[in-house]
Amino acid sequence: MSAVLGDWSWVAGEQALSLEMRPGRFTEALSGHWTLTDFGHILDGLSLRRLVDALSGDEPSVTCGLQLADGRAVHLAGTFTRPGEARGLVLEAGTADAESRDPQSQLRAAYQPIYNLVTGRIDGFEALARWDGEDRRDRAQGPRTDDRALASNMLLQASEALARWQAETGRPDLFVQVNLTGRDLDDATLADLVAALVGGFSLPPGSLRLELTEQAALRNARQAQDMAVRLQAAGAALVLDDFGSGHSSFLWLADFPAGGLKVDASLIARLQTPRVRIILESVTQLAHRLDMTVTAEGVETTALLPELRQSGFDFAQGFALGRPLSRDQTSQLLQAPAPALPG
Ligand code: G
Ligand code: MN
Repeated sequence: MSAVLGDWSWVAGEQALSLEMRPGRFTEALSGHWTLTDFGHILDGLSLRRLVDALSGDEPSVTCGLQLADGRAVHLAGTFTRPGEARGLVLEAGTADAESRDPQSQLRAAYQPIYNLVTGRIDGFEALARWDGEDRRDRAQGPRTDDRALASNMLLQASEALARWQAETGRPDLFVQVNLTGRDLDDATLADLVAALVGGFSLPPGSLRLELTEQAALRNARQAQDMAVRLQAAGAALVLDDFGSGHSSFLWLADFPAGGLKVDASLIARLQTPRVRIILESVTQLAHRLDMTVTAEGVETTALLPELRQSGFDFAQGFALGRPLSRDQTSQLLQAPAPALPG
């Protein structure tokens, strides 16, 4: 999973690019303090052009695939922490490199808005995996999907997008939620990647959130719990996904140190039946007593919004409120004057 090869920083005033590489294949070639001209000597020509563009500072985030003169490739991803100063991660090429031939390069994260039901504002997004504009769930899972690379790719894209939106809007409270599978939790390097992304993109702790289903965590409960603690230490927050469907045992709530709960769409669709209403009112109370926020998933009609508020929900997400959008469309949505919650 972990594609982190090292860290980089850039100071425009001094034209200084510093790379601190972890021990590995690229350590010798890349480590050190470089002028752009010197660094250009170890790159192919087009890569230097791309790097200069990426560091020119028009964009708050930096993401750039670099081909070395010896044929190898890496990816720089990061963000401007102030005008003229940027830092970030050196990653394995292909993790998010649109120009690479990696099948993952077809993968584009789409971001579905999550509305705060009290303020009516968008506070965050769920990152959803799309291939060529399709929703992953709409297509059969074929050999094209490498789940191991999927989570790190989604985490990278979502972190980069979040850093950009936070910078563009001046709202460090914006968050993004990325789905993890049970297999992702088996991967010991996941926490390392999360720490590197939170640090590399200067994300406020807890603004990168990981959605987990109980089913995923149940594969190996003990290990999943250890991983959850490590992910939180790495600066991520955890959200329990699809709550209310499947087993959803109270042990899951008791044992998992999550900051949020997402109530499954199948229950939300039945909010207007009295028994479901009582159940959901109790779930939000329970969650709040456990210091968790509660999100209603799959909200397909704005007619539900008043009742969601009355039932204690904090957030709502669904087609009635917003379809998944690209990173740039999301930037526009956030910059549009006061995108108001319908209903
Ligand atoms: O389980 P999870 O929360 O990760 O599910 C997210 C999925 O739900 C995505 O595939 C997304 O496209 C889909 N989705 C989002 N909003 C709605 C909605 O209002 N209705 C339906 N049916 N699906 C939705
Ligand atoms: Mn989810």
